[in-house]
Amino acid sequence: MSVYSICLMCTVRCPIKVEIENNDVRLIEGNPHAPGIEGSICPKGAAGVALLNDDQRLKKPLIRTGPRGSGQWREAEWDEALDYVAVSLKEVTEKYGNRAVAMTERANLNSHISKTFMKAIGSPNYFTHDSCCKGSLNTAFRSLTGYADGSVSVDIPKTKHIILYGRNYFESIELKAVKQLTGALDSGTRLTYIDPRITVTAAKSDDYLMIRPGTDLALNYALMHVIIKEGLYDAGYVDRWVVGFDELQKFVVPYTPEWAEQETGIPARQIISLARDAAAVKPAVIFHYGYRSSHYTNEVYFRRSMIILNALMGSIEAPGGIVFKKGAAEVGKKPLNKLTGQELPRVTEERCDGVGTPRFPTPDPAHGVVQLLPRVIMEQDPYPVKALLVWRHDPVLSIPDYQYNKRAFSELDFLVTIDINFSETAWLADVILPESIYLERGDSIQEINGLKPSLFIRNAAVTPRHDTKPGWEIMKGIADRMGVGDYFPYNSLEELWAYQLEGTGISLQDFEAKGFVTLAGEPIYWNRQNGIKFKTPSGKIEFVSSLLENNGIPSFPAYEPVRPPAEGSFRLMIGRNVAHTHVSTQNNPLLNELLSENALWINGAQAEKLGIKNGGLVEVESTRGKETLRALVTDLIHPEAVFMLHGFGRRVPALTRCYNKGGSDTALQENITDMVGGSPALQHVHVTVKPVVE
Ligand SMILES: Nc1nc2c(c(=O)[nH]1)N[C@H]1C(S)=C(S)[C@@H](COP(=O)(O)OP(=O)(O)OC[C@H]3O[C@@H](n4cnc5c(=O)[nH]c(N)nc54)[C@H](O)[C@@H]3O)O[C@H]1N2
Ligand SMILES: Nc1nc2c(c(=O)[nH]1)N[C@H]1C(S)=C(S)[C@@H](COP(=O)(O)OP(=O)(O)OC[C@H]3O[C@@H](n4cnc5c(=O)[nH]c(N)nc54)[C@H](O)[C@@H]3O)O[C@H]1N2
Ligand code: SF4
Ligand SMILES: [Mo]
Repeated sequence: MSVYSICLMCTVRCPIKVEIENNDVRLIEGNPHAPGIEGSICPKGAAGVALLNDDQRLKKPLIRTGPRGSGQWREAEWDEALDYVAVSLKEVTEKYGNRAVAMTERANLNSHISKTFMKAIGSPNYFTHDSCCKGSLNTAFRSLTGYADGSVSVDIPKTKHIILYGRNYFESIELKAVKQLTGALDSGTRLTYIDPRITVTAAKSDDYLMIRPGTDLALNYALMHVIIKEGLYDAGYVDRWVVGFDELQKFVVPYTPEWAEQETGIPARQIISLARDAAAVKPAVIFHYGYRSSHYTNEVYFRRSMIILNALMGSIEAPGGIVFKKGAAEVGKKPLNKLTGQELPRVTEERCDGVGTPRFPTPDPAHGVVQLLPRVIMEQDPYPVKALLVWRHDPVLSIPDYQYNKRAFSELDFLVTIDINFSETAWLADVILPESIYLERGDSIQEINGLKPSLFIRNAAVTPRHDTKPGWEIMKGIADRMGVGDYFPYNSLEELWAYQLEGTGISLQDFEAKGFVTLAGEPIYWNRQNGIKFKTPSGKIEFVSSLLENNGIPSFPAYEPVRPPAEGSFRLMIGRNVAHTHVSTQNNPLLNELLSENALWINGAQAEKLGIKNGGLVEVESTRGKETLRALVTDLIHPEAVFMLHGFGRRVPALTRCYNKGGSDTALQENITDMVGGSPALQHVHVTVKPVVE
């Protein structure tokens, strides 16, 4: 028998088909009917079976019995655990007010439930992981188009030239995009890849530029300089859809390719030819705005520069360019109902991170800036936050500066996590509520907006192996006990689905044949003459941005280099790899076998100077900590930087397969934020490296 569902080994959520026999999973493959997937699965997706059978995952509610982080727990029944959570949260609200309870989660299909919960209990402090992933990109898009980055996508199949700045598609994958890009490359699409490190994506590119780390903004200003000086832009489009072109034109005059060559290390002639090559195929060209966009303190301006380059090419809302995602309403259909659509209590208090207030006006209040939370907790500034509910997120490890985070979270009166594993955050918690894994549960129906909007459904493939529950049920259990259960009008998954589908004209049966429902037959592009619905005050792309300028923030501040590493130190770059998801999979039995520890990439000449041997142990030190891992000596990395994969060097002893394997980037990073965009500058930190005598 097979069940259509949605993968959750990472957050990309590919449609899958699960083969089951006697309530056991035989095989997980991509949903063969899903456009762009056609049966494919990535290594992590296939390793879902190993997660299901992992004996080190959470199996029953746990209540802490020893000091935080001691690993002393007792098992509890659900009723006791949920009662304890509700009573403890109420204690905090009674003592410190509703705003003293915060919640953070990895944005997911059930986020409408979490947001409703926070409104129902009257706290403004709902956070997602978003700022740590792509907060500055979100702000950049809103500043230019009025839309968050989640409302845009790239039209890879139709593009003629795609330029990637460290968007390492072939290792940090989204399955559908990887397949689309592979297909496009096979049919002649040009790929330019820019990264201080030669990645798998670099190896597949037509042109690779080894840029000096942190200088992409200089490159982009020079590209704009050439494009404007040589008249390579789409004048009709710019005239129709852009405000602030004259200001840009004046601004980029000093940023010549020769100037950028000094800054970036990329020869001026290559910069000029990139500008010309891209313009030659406009508007079917993509200057890809990136995915993880939390690198440096000027991140928002770098992300804006990429979007501006697309606007100059006329490629925003062009086939083969950047396109706006279309939803059910675009095709005259009713979108799914969300719990947040109800009449909910209005929360008027300011957020504890200051987002949405004059203190921090530009990041997206829908997500908050979660990396500010540890300091808020520690310093009780602007007010005490004393309880934290964490769902499907590991903030201790996903916010820079591990030691500080641990200390801050230990200050909380009450910490509860809903997870499937012992995360570093769970390890400090008062209560751990174990969620059934995605193969054991259904979730809220997924609305996928895009050129062809559609709905996908996660069905349970097997029954839960242990005493776990789906998160939507856990949240309702807490809400009921806090007296706000009426905002959650469901008692079962079927009732939740019925609530979502009511009035849409779509029924559960419609999902049966293929696991999804398509809402549009043909891709929807808006009319480029008069139909692009920019949501800025001017209705156009605002190079000079009202979001920024109205808050006293310049749209075009003079270029300032990011702080270069001092002699003898390196910039610490980070990234992902095809075998693992962030901090989730390092202990997965199969994936751990595939890659059990990370290594420190270091340039050959630098390694020689320091007496570092390939495969030898090295100590990496920053202002925040020291980590020991093996060196990978290679000329595939710029001499100014070293690189490590995120998510290793784990400290939870219960995860025996990944415990203490490799080094932790989080423990080395400084918690510094791009105060316009909202992302942490994860690569601001500099490190020294020395060999360890073995
Ligand atoms: N230092 C540092 N910080 C980073 C990054 C970095 O490279 N370095 N990368 C940033 C980026 S791009 C992102 S997107 C974020 C990601 O940050 P996180 O969202 O924290 O990371 P994940 O590994 O996706 O998942 C976090 C937790 O979700 C749990 N989980 C997985 N599946 C389920 C489930 O079905 N139910 C429940 N309840 N829990 C589940 C996992 O066990 C894990 O503990 O981190 C950001 N922060
Ligand atoms: N396998 C796998 N795939 C994933 C994920 C996962 O955890 N595992 N997570 C998903 C998520 S949430 C995200 S956010 C995306 C992230 O996808 P990407 O945005 O592609 O991010 P990273 O893996 O962080 O890769 C960052 C690359 O940027 C390069 N880089 C570092 N500094 C600079 C610089 O100054 N300039 C330039 N041009 N490049 C630089 C690094 O060398 C690295 O190769 O991946 C998604 N896909
Ligand atoms: S990219 Fe891989 S792990 Fe992520 S959802 Fe798709 S199949 Fe699952
Ligand atoms: Mo991310």
